[in-house]
Formats: sequence, C-alpha cells, structure tokens
Amino acid sequence: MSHYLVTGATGGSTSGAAAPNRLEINDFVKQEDQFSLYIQALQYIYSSKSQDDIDSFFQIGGIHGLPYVPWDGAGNKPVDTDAWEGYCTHGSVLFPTFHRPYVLLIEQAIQAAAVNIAATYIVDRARYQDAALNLRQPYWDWARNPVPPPEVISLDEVTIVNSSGEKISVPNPLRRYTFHPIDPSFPEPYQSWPTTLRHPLTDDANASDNVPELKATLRSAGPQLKTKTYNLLTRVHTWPAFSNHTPDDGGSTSNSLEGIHDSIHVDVGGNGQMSDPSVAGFDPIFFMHHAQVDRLLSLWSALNPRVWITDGPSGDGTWTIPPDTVVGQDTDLTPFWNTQSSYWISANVTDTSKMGYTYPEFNNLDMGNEAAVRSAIAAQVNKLYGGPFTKFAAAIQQPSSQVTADASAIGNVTSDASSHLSDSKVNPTPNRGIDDAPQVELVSTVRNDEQKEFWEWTARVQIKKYEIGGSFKVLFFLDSVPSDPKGWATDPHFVGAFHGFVNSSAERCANCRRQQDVVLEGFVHLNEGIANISNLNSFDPIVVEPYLKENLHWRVQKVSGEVVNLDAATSLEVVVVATRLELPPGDIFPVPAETHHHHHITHGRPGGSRHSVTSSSS
Ligand SMILES: [Cu+2]
Repeated sequence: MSHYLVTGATGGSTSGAAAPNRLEINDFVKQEDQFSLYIQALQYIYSSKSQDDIDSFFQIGGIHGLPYVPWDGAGNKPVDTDAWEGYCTHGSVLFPTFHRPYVLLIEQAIQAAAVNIAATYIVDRARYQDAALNLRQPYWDWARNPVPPPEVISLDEVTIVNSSGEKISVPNPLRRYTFHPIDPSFPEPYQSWPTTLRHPLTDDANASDNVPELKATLRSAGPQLKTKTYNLLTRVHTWPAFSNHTPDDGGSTSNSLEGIHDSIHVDVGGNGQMSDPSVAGFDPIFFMHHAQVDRLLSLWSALNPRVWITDGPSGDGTWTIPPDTVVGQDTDLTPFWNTQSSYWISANVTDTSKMGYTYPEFNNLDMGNEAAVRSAIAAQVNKLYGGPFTKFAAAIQQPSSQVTADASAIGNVTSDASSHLSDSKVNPTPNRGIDDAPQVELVSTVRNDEQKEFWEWTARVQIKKYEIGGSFKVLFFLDSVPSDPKGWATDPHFVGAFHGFVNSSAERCANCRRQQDVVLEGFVHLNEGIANISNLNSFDPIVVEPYLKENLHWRVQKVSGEVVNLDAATSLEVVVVATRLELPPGDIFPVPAETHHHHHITHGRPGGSRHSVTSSSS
C-alpha cells in the first residue's frame, strides 16, 4: 500500500518570497477568489468525502486525538495502552515541530480540492486556477487580533463567488464541523453533539455556541496574550523553555509557545471541543490557530537562528511514542509520511519555504543573511507586539519622591529609572471592550532615550496537569475577586490567566492516572493590570510588593465554569517574580538584569509559595 505523502501545497508565488505566503485571516477573508475556493474546498473535505477517507477533514482532525485509530498505517495499535493515544505531542520538545507537518497536511488536502474546484469555473477560470495555486492555510494572529472576524466565529453563512461567477451564500464551514456520523468512540458530551461547539452552555444535543461569551472572553484575554507573545519572542532563548509547558523557563519568566497555545484552546473552546485535546482537531479554527503557532515558531527561530530542537522527555507519550522516554530531532513525527518509507522528523522542518509556504514578515528579506533577517524580524516583533518600553511606560502617572528615596534599599533600582518611569504619559481610561485596541495606549512607542530599565511583575504558576480533571484556568485578579464566577474572565479586575489544556474524558484516559506527577508551568504578566487597576505610581518593588501582598488574588475554575476550591488544588503554587529589565545600548529587546522571587507575597495562602523568603538572582 502506498502512503499519503505529506508534501504541503505546491505552485503559486508571492513577490519577494521563496514560497507563497500564508495570510492572516483578516486579510484572507478579503481575498474573494482564495476565500471562495477555501470555503468550497473545506465543504468538500467535510462532507463530499466519507469520514473514512484518509484526506477527509474528519480523518485529518482525528490524528490529534480521538478516535484513537491508526492514520495511514502509522502504528497498528497504541505503543502503550496506558499512555495518551492520540498522535499529537504535548508537553515535550516535539510540540512545535509535530504541528508543522500537521498543518501542512490540511493545507495540502484543502489545496488539492481547491485546484479541482477552480477547474470547474466557467467565469474567470484562469484567475481562480491561479488563486488555487496560491492558496495556503490562513493563520489567526490572536496576539494582535484576539477576536477573529465574523467569518470565523459568528456568521452562519458566508458569501462566495461560485463557478458561474455568481455571488451566493453558503453554510459557513469555518463556524463548525458537522459529524457524519458522530464517531462511536466519542465520550459524552461529544457523543451528544452533532457539531463542534464553542462555549456551549449545556451538554445537551441541542446546545449552541455562545458567541457573545466567546468574544468577550477573547477580548478580555487580548492584552495578556499580546504581552505573553512579546515576552516569548524576545526573552526565551532555549528550546526546552520555548517548546513546551513543562517547568523550565530558562530564566525567562515567560511562557512557552505551547503554554500560550494552550490558552487559546481553552478560551476558544469554553466547554466545547477546542478545550479538550482528544477532540480539539475537529474544530475548524484549530488549523488557523496552529498556523499562527507555526508562524511564531518561524519568527522565534529567525530571532534565535542557531537554536533548534534538543533532546527531552516524551512526557505523556503518544500513539507511537512511549511515555517517559527521550525524544529529539530524529524522532519520527508520526503519522506524517515524508517518503514511502520514512516520516518527517524535526531536523527536516527548519525551512518552511521548502515545505511550500512562508509568512509575510519574511517577504523581501535576504534569507541567506542571518543577521539581517534577525534584525528585520526583531523590528517587526516590536511593531506588532509592543516595543521594549511598552510594558512600563503604560503605568506611571505621577513622580514619586518616596520611591526614588527608598529604592536603593532593594537591590539596584536606580532613582533615575523611577523618575523616568514617571515621565511616561498614560491613557487614563482603559480601553477594555474595544476590538483590536490595546488596553493602554502607549506613548513610549515614541522612544524616550532616557528610559533604559524597568521592573516587570509576573506570577509564576505551577500545577499538576491532571489534578483538576480536565481543562481549567488559574485566574488572577487585582483588588478584589468578583462575586459571580460566570463573569470572572471578563471582569475589569481580571488581569490574566494560566490555562491547563487537559484531556477530560477520564474513562479513556489511563495516562491521566499514570502520569499524575506531570507538572505544567506558565506565567501571568501583571504590569498592565497594575497600571490599570492600582493607583500606584511606580513599578518599583518597594511600591509594588506591599500592594500585591494585599491585592493579588487567584482562583481555579474548570472550563465548565465550576469553581475549584483552592484548598483542593494541593499541587498549585503561585510565586510572584520581579525582573529588572534593561535595554543595553544598541539592543532592540529588553534583557533581564536581575530577578527576585518574592515568595512572601503569596506565602501562607492556599496555592501560594511554599517558601517565605525572597530570593534573588542576576
Ligand atoms: Cu493545539
């Protein structure tokens, strides 16, 4: 039997790029020809194909988790029935590279369908055939556009141009996938739901998406998401810290790519499929999300050109990878066949242009010139996700002589830093609730050369992955915790969350019991919340520490909305970390100069630090 080789899309060209661009979804929906073909191609792989066809949407979505069957002969049975039985690699160094050929596979299946559809056009056929060759999987840049366009989340029908050149409305395949049939392997509530759902309010068969809640949740998460993404790209420099959500931040006090990715799964899904790894691959937004994850891999890689995968533990394992073994650059990325006898491996997925696609940020760069690419991408990252002074310039409204007087007692805080902080102007009214608007308008994008350092405040979260029994959030608040848990994620006192993206079907989850000691780690950045909510006039430790001790609160909540008693989450540990960031002369990104773990801010409270004394490192 010959295998379905994962080659990606072929043909087409983007000016100034080595291969056609994948486009951001907001740009993509405006490309009438590509969008029309994409919608029809999705419909084709959804419903014209049987769910048993290897390149049907169901089969490709099912690679991730359920139905736990082989895809194209990659392992006849699970290598360990006590392990995770999907193919997707989570919690290991393979996370970023596994999902690269995975998105490539859906891109290939969609383009193959689009090429056939374009050939049927009787009006503008040449243009549509050209559009099909240029068609690539769009990405959703949630760090910039936390609420996706209506074509993705709220329209039941979309307008396309059909093969006769007519504008017609068709059911929107980006909104949901309809199972035909619901696979018998699905546990409840997925067994009851005929389609994928986002933020369903009930487990009933007639449950529907709660679009207002979905939008409000994403909008509220936006500023934190942007900061997390900026810090990932600018502060993380080692593969173990970059690649996955197990504890090891490489001293960055920043999230991994996987950790940020987890938050999107949980915030998009609510109690629906996206927040459960066993069925997340069936939501059409999954591949748009993972194209963005893949783009961040490309950007990070350009900024850290000599860093690629290193060996690490396999964690939960997969259908073909036993748990608690070592994986690395030569581990087979099953089930993605590269040749008839071999799979893709991480060592082979470094250059996307060889896989038939690129991202717009790389257009017109001399890809052979590592240093030039690095500085061009760095400038783009500052432009898109916040320049080096963004975080602290947001905050400070008035000078404080008190701060400058006392600051020297706390390490190397200079009085200069404090007073320069005070010079920055702030938009006094937070803009929560406006799509795409940064929560705080930042004056310091106009660079003040005097601003050379600032303190960044972050809550580090560690918790055992399977303690809560499914996906969950650890939500952080300043000042007070709203009384109604329903409104937690969208309340003005909410500053950000840590997200656990965890298999919930306990009856099919032997690894949930066996891998009980797997720990997740992530970071919630507090500066913007402090700037918006407190009346503080400085980020100096002497000012912020007593404030946080009094006013920082956290709660644990399952995706169902159920609140988990903090005393019951015994593995949870929240530690507040302050990092003094400097901008060395000639540098474009801030660099940590010293780090203090302020254990006593959270010590003695449920889920707080196990230590009591502040520890420092530089
Ligand atoms: Cu994912």
